[in-house]
Parts: sequence; structure tokens; C-alpha cells
Amino acid sequence: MKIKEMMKFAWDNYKQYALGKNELRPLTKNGHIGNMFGGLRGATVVDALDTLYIMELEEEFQEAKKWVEKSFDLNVNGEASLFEVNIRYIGGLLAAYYLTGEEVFKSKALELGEKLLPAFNTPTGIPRGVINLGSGMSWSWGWASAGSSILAEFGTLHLEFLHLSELSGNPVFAEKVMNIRKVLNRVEKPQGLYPNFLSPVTGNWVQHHVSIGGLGDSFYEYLIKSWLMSDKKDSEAKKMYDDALEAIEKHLVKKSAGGLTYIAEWRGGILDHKMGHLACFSGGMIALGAEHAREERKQHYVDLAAEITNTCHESYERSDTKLGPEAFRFDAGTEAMATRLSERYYILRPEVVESYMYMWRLTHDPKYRQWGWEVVKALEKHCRVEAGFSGIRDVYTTTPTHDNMQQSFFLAETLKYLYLLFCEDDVLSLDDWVFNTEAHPLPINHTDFKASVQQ
Ligand code: DMJ
Repeated sequence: MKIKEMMKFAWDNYKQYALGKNELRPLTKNGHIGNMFGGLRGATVVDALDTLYIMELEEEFQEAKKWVEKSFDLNVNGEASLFEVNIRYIGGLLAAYYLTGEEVFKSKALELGEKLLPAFNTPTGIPRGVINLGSGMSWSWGWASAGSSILAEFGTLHLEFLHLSELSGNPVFAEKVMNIRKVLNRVEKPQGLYPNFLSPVTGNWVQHHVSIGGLGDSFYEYLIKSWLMSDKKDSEAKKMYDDALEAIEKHLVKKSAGGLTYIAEWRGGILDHKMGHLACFSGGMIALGAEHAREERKQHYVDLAAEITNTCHESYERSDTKLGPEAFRFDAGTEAMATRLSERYYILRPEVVESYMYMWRLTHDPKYRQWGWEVVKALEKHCRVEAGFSGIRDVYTTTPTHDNMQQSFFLAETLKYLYLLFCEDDVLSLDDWVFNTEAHPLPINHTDFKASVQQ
């Protein structure tokens, strides 16, 4: 099918021009290393493994596996993002292991997991955002206020770390993430909301900025998914999710003059009527949680998920390329469009098609497949270049400039979710798998998940 061909094209070009680098630069036909993964290389290989496997691109999967076996070096030095290494590398390796049973993926995941542990050596056990994988030294992002750690970073470790404990028999990984939860349960939440910045030294919030988009997003996602992954035993996670969603709905969910439902950002009680592309994952998250809500709330959450997904679709529909901007606003007469030049770009992000996939599985309303197909066509028209796929700098022009970057999450997430949107529901059934925030499938433990909920 078409999406499989797109994946092959993205992979083949990465392999030809950038194998062993982190991403492909499709215009200049070379590789990009960047500074997110310390000295680690091959982000696109590890992110693509499970998508290649699921799409039955057998030869390409073997090429990727061979690279992991022969060339993936974990003895590196350099400043890595704990969060990015966890969601892309650990998540990618774990999913590849669970799908194939190949030991190499498991042993690399465990070895890398060990290297992340020193980041948790702080007074509260809340990890710092940056770690040197060689020395184990860790520190906070320079841009994060007052040495704080970021909610969406330290709150997006739970799924992978429980599996690391499960596979290694070493409880330390589970202990680290259960402790994060303890700290979060202790601290007072303004209006029931979770701000984005927390001090790893005091365990207190550093700023009262709340967002379901960047800096907050996947923390909420991992609450409901932790509960699902524990086969619905981790009731603490479910309660945290239910309470957080209720507070978000009360304080952040708004309807525009034109009738579009959106989730605003909150700065110490003042609303910023803006929604980031990243926040568009929330339609899918709310859909995923809806059937497990209290009986009288179920339909309400199905409707809310559908409305948010519709708003995100509108942000695509209102652009000339039919791809959505990085952020869109609802103020001064604007509805679901970017108002600032700096927010008009699209970097092959997955969140909107992610929500289409969940909404499709929940409702089987054919419009979600139609919307997904519109995205396929737009990607082909505006992002496909001679040697791969590229992001674009302005979604509001039909002759956009390319950013010369094929993000690894395009292979891990965007193409995988599009593919699953057109598959039968039993391909990676949501009854058996949860997707980590980089779309790497992790199995739900239907038996006894030792590490998960006992502490
Ligand atoms: C991905 O790495 C993950 O989906 C993460 O949760 C958010 N950002 C990118 C994709 O946009």
C-alpha cells in the first residue's frame, strides 16, 4: 500500500545517505547528528525498527537490525536528553524486542537503561533533564527556569522503565519511576493542575505554567497508559489521570466563537488561547481513556475527543498545504490558524494522525480515514523531495521552503499511525499493546506485572 511505499522511500534514502547518523537531510543528501542524544547515533534506525517490522519490510528490517548488532555503540560521551533517549532508543529497542524476540534489542535496551540511572541522583529523586552517558554527570536544561526539571520529561519514563525492570529482574528502574509519582502526589497542585516545571532539589513547582502541549503533554498520556499497561491494576495512575483531566477540562478547555473546542495554555491563572501541534495528541488520549471512564462520563469523553480531533483537523484544513502549523490560535478573530510567522512550520509531526488513528479505532467513522488520506496526499505533494521527506517552513503557501530534515519520529510515528489507520483493528490491538509516546508498542501485561504496582 501507499504508506508502506512511503516508509520504504524514507528508509532507503536514510540508508543511502545517512546510515549511522541520527537523521537524514534529504535536500543535501547527508546525515545530521544534532545534540539531543549525546554521542548516540542511529536514532532513525532505532526509531524505524518496529515500523519496518510491522509493515513487513523484511529486507529493510534486517538492514536496521544488522546496524544495531554491528554498529550501535553505547560507550559514548556527550550530553543527552534523558527523555529523548528513553522514548526513542529505549522505547524503540523494547518494542523491537517484544515484536521479534531478538535478544540483541533487549540487551541493548537494558545496557542503555543502566546508563540513564545516574540522572536520578538528586535530593528528591526527580531526574535532571540532561545526562552525560559516559560520565553519568547530569544537569538541568539551561533554558528551564531555575534548574528545574520538565513535567513532560520526567513524567514520560514510566512505561519503559517498568519494562526494563520486568526484563532485567532488577526493581531499580520501577523504583525510580514510582518515586517520581510519590513526589508528584505530595506536592500541592494549583486548581488540581500540574505545572510544567518542578525543582529536583525541593520537589516544588518552579512556575505556574500548565500545558497539555509541549512541556506537559506526554505526562498525562503516560498516566492513562500506565494504568492500561498494568492490565488496569495500577489504580493510582488511573485516578491521577481522571483528576488531571477533570482539572484540565475545568480550566483549560474552551470553545471558540466559531464553535471549535480547544485546549488553551494556563499561565498562573491567565489563559493563552493557543494550541500547539503537540497538544493534538490529546484527542487520541481522551479517546483511549473514554471507554474506561465512569459510565455517565463515557459519551462526554468520546465527544470531547472527537471535538478536539476535529479542531486539529481544521488547523490542517485551513492551510494551503493541508498540513497544520506548529501552533494555532483562537484570538482576535483568528480560529485554528497560526498568527505568528515563527509558528507556521510543519516538521512531519505525528500528533494529528495519531488522534485520527485512535478515533478511528474507537468509532470507525470513515471520516478519520478520509482525513488521514488527505495527510498522505499533502505529505506526498509538499514534503516528499528527491531523497526523502522534509519538513516545511510555512504551511500557508503552496510553494513552501523545505527545512532539509527528515525527523526520526516521521518513521517511528507519523507513518506508523497512518499505516495503522488503514489496517484492521487486530494489528497491534489496543487490547494488547500500548504505544509509548514515540509510537513504540509495548505489551500490556495480562498476567502478573511484578514491578508495576506493588510499591
Ligand atoms: C516525538 O518525539 C514524541 O511524540 C514526543 O512525545 C513529542 N514530540 C515528538 C513528535 O512531535
